[in-house]
Amino acid sequence: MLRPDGELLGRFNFEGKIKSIEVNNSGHINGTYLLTYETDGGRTVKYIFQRINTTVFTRPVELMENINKVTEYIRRRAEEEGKDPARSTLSIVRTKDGMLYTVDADGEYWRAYDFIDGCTAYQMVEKPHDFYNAGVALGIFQKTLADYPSDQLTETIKNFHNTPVRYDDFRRAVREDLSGRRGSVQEEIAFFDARKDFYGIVTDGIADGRIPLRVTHNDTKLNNVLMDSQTDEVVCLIDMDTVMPGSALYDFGDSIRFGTNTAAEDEPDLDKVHFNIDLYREYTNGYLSEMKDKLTPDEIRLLPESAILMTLECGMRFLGDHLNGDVYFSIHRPGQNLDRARTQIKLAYEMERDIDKMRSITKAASE
Ligand code: ADP
Ligand code: GN1
Ligand code: MG
Repeated sequence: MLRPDGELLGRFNFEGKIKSIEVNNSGHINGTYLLTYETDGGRTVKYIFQRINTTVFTRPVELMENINKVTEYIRRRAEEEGKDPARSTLSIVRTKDGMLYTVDADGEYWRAYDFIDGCTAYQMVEKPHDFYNAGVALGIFQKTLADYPSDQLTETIKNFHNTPVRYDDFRRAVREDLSGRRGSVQEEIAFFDARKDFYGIVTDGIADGRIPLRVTHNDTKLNNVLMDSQTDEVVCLIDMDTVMPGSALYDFGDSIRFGTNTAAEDEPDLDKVHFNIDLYREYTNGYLSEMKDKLTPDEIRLLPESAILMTLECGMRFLGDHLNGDVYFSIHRPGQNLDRARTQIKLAYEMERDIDKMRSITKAASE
């Protein structure tokens, strides 16, 4: 991974002198570093420093403008409500010439945030009630942004959660088979093909006006939620790269996809991977405690299906990337994208099995 050098760091408004640079490998897309600085007075100040993956985010300038607008808006609302603005959302650290990012000699885009201290971004749910709180956090996020004019945001990745388009991309990956791996994943390919009539459930609703476009996060997995390490209270959602107009169902479904898994997203031993319906209940209760009066009946009805949809979509993206030769999601070992795809298949399968229970839970939570 490219390492930031002193000249690059020197372009930003950081306080004090650099003490250490640590790599954070938890995300699949950007390069993330934790910077520790020390001021003349001996105070430690930490920052998150990131190289924006411009293969994925081809419009980094608009992306940073989106993040700036949305975080400023959330911070203002937090101030009005007497909440701590520094913990209400990400705070961009600008460059010394007032920019939201800088471009290095190789054309790489870099940006910085204040590090929100004393928090954990969990890779898995440890205590069920934390997942309830994560649901509340998404509800508050969507509610706060409900009045934000979504036409002020650029759709930085077109069709990000357009599942039929994702399926077309997946079929292209199968056809092209750039990695020569197709023969070994026939069963997995068949799993996604068998469900192709399902993929339009949200996009069809958006097209005919039943499902509204809202300002959504679009990448709500649990490790994009900061929790206070002492109190377990949710602090805020981070990783705002994909904040765009979208459906509330994308955010809900993606949270369920990641958080209800009893194992890691890339667990190779599928016997450990299960859909935990009790965690579905926790999240749904938390989310709907904030959003039940805001969502339309169609949105509420589709919440269980959205979990299956987002799981299938992510699964086919992982399998497509495995077939393309691992060009999109970072991998740290061979076969990791295939393992990721298989966990999603197992989860989707178990969600389908449990769909009636998910519907009853959702109905009860919405009354
Ligand atoms: P990616 O897009 O690659 O997932 P993220 O923006 O989610 O990158 O950052 C990766 C990890 O870095 C997060 O899961 C979290 O642990 C940590 N992190 C990112 N931003 C902050 C922040 N402002 N304060 C504290 N931790 C952060
Ligand atoms: C990526 O950036 P990160 O790791 O938070 C991906 C999401 C996937 C997720 C799967 C921009 O998220 O869409 O759901 O991996 N982000 C992008 O873990 O493609
Ligand atoms: Mg992330």
